Amino acid sequence: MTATLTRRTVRRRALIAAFAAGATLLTSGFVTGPTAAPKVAAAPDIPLANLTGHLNQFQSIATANGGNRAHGRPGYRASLDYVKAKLDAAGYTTSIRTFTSGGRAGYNLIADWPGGDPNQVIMAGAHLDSVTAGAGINDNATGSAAVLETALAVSRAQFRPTKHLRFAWWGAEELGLVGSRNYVNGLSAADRTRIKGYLNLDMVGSPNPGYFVYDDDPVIEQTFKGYFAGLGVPTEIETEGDGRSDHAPFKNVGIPVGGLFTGAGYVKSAAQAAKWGGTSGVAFDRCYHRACDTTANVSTTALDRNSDALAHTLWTLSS
Ligand code: DTR
Ligand code: CA
Ligand code: ZN
Ligand code: ZN
Repeated sequence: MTATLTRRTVRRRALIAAFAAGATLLTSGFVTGPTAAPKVAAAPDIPLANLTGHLNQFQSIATANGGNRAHGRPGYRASLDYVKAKLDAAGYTTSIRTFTSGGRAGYNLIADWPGGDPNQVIMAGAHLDSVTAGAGINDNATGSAAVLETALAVSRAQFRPTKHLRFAWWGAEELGLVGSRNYVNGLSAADRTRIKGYLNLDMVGSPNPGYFVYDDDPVIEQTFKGYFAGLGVPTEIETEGDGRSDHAPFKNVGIPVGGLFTGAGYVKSAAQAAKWGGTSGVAFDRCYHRACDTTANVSTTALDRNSDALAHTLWTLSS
């Protein structure tokens, strides 16, 4: 029987694990200060009901717009308008950045939470577009919903971190990281230096989930891993395709990055099924890039855990 861990216990264990990783605080791209110990940060729970509500909205948008939310199609802009409306109502400063890809207009949505040190920016992002084959609920409405709900939790808590918080939803990731590349290429050298970390969520609710953490910046990696350690959930290094999502353009210009992933077309091994449950010999997401990537193609447990891990890591790194 799995003991139900209280959030206080999970948080305490996560911070102990992160503190135990303190040695990396001084040796990574993400430095909180020469002798700074990680400050205690208490992120709120990200409500699963809110997350599934966003997934249902994205599913409805796809259904009403030709069955997808792909770049250059009406379903993508409708998805962006949905996210933007929630953020505007929550007090964010939002901007839509337009670009062109494949002869069609594409859009990134950037949302800044007012306050914090503008010279120390922590970003979290997810691509909002789907492939043309389907609604793209695991890939990547799950990541989009996790980032959206974490931003809304910041507003509900009226969180006032030391660092400045910025959230992003990228267009045209499926065409080759086009939106995130466009954003990073548009940054001045000074603006790039101001971004102290970028957290990426792309596919975080796979139906046969693994729990993978990007092995890029060690402090970001350890902070994510500390949260899962607090849950008693083992993690692995993400290996299904380094550089295959929107963190890559940030990493390529030297910005510390990290992220979470629950797996795509690779097959879950017997050893992985033994530690995570699920089905060995079957892909983490059998509907990857297919029409069956609908709201029926999501592990809500994985989505909830990864969303809570994002909130914990954002609170910790920005405090
Ligand atoms: N390229 C992503 C799916 C994907 C494949 N490998 C990874 C590794 C880390 C994050 C995402 C991915 C997509 O199809 O959107
Ligand atoms: Ca939660
Ligand atoms: Zn994809
Ligand atoms: Zn994706």
